[in-house]
Order: sequence, then C-alpha cells, then structure tokens
Amino acid sequence: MAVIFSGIQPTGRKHLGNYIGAITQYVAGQDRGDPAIYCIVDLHATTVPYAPAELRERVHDTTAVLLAAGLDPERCILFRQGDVREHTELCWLLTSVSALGELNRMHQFRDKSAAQRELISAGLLLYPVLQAADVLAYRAHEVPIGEDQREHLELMRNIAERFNARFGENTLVVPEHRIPAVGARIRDLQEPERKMSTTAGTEQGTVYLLDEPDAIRRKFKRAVTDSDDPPVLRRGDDKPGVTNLIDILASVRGVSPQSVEQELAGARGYGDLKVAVGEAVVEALGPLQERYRALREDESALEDALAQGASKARAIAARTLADVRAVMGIGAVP
Ligand code: AQP
Repeated sequence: MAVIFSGIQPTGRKHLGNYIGAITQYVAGQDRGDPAIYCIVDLHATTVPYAPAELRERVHDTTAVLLAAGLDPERCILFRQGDVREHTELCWLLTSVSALGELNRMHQFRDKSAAQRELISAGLLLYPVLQAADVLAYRAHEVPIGEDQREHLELMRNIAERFNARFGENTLVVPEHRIPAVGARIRDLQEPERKMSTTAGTEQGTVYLLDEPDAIRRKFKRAVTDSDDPPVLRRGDDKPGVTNLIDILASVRGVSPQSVEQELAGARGYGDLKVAVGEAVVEALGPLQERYRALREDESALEDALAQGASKARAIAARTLADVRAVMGIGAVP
C-alpha cells in the first residue's frame, strides 16, 4: 500500500476544479492510502498578501469542506501545516539541493509574481520547496493533484533525487503524481481557455462548492461554448468550452466522457448540455453543502480533528527529519 499525501490551500471559496481535480481523489485515497495524509497549507497562504485575522477562519472553512466531502479523520490524517514545524525545517534543509534557476522558471511563480503590485515575497519563489518538504516529510509515494501542479511535482522529484544522490540513497522517497484522467484541468466557464481558479478566474465562470443551487444553474446556463452551427456535442482541443462541460458532467456522475457524448447525441443544442451539467452539479453538491453547514458551526470540533491529525503527522515527519539531519550532519550527534 502507498503513502498518499496532498496539500490544499485554506480558502473559504473552494471551487469545482479543486473538487474534481483533487478533493474527490482525496476521498478515494482513504481506501488505498497507508496512510492517506491531507494537509491544509496555511504556511503557503502567507506567500501572497493575506489577512492574518482571517487565516484561521479560512482553515476552518476548508477543514469543514473536506470533512463534508467525505474525509474521515479515522481513515486519514487531516491536519494544518503550521501545526507541524518539521515542514519549515525540512524546507530550509532542502533549499541546499534546490536550484534557483528551476524555481525562477516555475509558471506559478511567474504568474503570481507578475500579479503582485507591491512586494514579491521570497516565499513565493520558495513555495515549491515548502511543497516538496510537505510531501517528502512523509516519504509519500503518491500525490493526488490537478494538472496545474504537475510542474511542481517534477521539481519536487528533482529535489528528492538530488538530495539522495548528495546525502544518502534512500533517505527520501521520490514521489509520483496522481493526476486524474478526466477533470485534471477544469476550465473557467466564461473563459474556457483558462483553468478555473480562485485568484485568476472570472466570478461568473467559477463555480464555488458553496454557491446556492440557483447560482450554480445560472453559471452553467451562461457558460461559453462555441459557435458551431449546428452545435457539435463532442470533446476536442478545438472545443474547450464544450469539452469542459462534458468532463464536468462525466466527473460528477462518475461515468466516462464517451458515455456522456453518446447520451447527448440526440440533444437539440448546447442548452440541453448546460442544463444537464448544472442539475448534476447541484445534485452532487447538495449533500456536501448541507453537511458543511453543520460541521462549520462547531469550531472546537474542527480544531480537535486538526489537532488529532497533527499529532499523527508529527510522529511520522519527526522520524524523517531525524534521518535527514543525521545524513546532513546537522545538530548534535544523534
Ligand atoms: N481548475 C482546476 N482543475 C482541476 N484541479 C484543480 N486544482 C486547482 N484548480 C484546478 C487542484 O486543486 C488542488 C488544490 O488547489 P489549491 O487549493 O492548493 O489551490 P491552487 O492549486 O493554487 O488552485 P486555485 O484554487 O485555482 O488557486 P489559484 O487561483 O491560486 O491558482 C490542487 O491539487 C490543484 O492542482
């Protein structure tokens, strides 16, 4: 059985891309992971401007979303990154085998630094090194992510390989990504050439998990498709909007995109597809939203769940850190 690890940003506005690309994989990973470890990355949130007074609230929001989606603290380890200090120590130690040139080339760094109007923090550049520390601290084999994180995963593999070559083979595990075959890059409904995103998307093109049912239906009804006449209900690189809607429908129903294409073969136009996908998403998110409301109210229960997760996570990460410090010659003789 594989050790599974993934991290997710603390925001109150998780969207359908996060859900299909990552969260549903987290839930499925609970049956395979030994253990499955999921981390809400509050330290990563400090790399761009943020409101300190709100950060814990956003962690609670995300914890409640993950529990409402089906994570079970008895079957996985769910914790807050800032509660396990080994992550920051390992991040520093890994900077010794992280190449500045590679960090500079990361798309996320380039996009996010270009979007900063004031300070471009060093943390934004080091973001993928902290992400590598998150995963490598648990010697994870498998990392469920969306397509946008593929580049960071490759960098993390380079860091682990370089570390092992320099300091001792088999100290760290070189992880593999797990990117879903369908839904790895859910697109913005208004600008389907771009990914659905918390920070870079359009408001009407981004479906939030906690959107009201009518808002969800409306966003899908207004989704941009294309001007093919007559409408062509199939996937293709030349049809990003339609492909996106078919992929979303297939993912939330748990069927293949081909079966959705067959089902829609007799449809009158894109309107039928938009209504079908809107209804399917409303239906899929309804139970999650209901559970979320109940879970979010009890902050002390959320804190208890995170604390229980952190103590399990710390026990694993501390063993890795002891090995890393030993092979690097850091601190007193163990
Ligand atoms: N559009 C997407 N389609 C599929 N998967 C996606 N993910 C993000 N967007 C899509 C995946 O969701 C996981 C958690 O992401 P995150 O909370 O760490 O935030 P992020 O990757 O930075 O994505 P956002 O929400 O879109 O934020 P910004 O706007 O900052 O880029 C990850 O596994 C990610 O791949």
